Amino acid sequence: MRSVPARPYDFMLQPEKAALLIIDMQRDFIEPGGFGEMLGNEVGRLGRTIAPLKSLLAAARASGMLVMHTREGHKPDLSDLHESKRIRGRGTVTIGDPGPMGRILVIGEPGHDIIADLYPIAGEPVIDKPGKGAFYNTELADLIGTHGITQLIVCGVTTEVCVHTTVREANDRGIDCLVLADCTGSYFPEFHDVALRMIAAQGGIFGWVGESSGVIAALAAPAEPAAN
Ligand code: C5J
Repeated sequence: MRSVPARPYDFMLQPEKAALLIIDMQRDFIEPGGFGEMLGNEVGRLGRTIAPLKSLLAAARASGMLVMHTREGHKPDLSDLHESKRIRGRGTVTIGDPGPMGRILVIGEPGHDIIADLYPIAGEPVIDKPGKGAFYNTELADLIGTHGITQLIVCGVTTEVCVHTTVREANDRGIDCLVLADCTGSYFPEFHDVALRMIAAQGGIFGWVGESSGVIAALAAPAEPAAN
């Protein structure tokens, strides 16, 4: 048990029961010249998460913690894409169409892949998710059960969409989530701030909010005895 400074109160990290879950750090969302930028978003607002995430990922790997990555996307035949999601944006381009880095949000296309700085290594599960939440229509619940995970350190993009949906799904499954402010990001800074406030409000209604430095320090610190 190691305490991590967090809102609304310190998070008691149990590294052997915790996993790092990195949500959708995909080229099309993050990189200049990708689909996110093509839609007019300021992708630099997500890029600030990369450096702290790199340090956190290195610390998690060094500690032996389970690391899992997700990617939002669909099968090439789009059989897992609801029509409502496909047409929702009423844009000139949508999921499955050619984009700047291949077919948009299609598995196997360059833009769908995870950025090089955070690329998964052998043994780290990569969960392809067709929805916003990482539990919907994926193997995540099974993985968590198999590994005996009861805590998730949640990072990635975007704070108010896929990160928030996943945290809510995890919360309803009895899993404690620590969301890291410096390792999550949104194209809309005000949404990021409010999304994090929503998580920690009302005594931590969806979980805790901390910083990567707190987790890195806790992973390096000796374990504290559990309170009786
Ligand atoms: C994610 C999105 N990953 N904003 N997707 O949040 O559509």
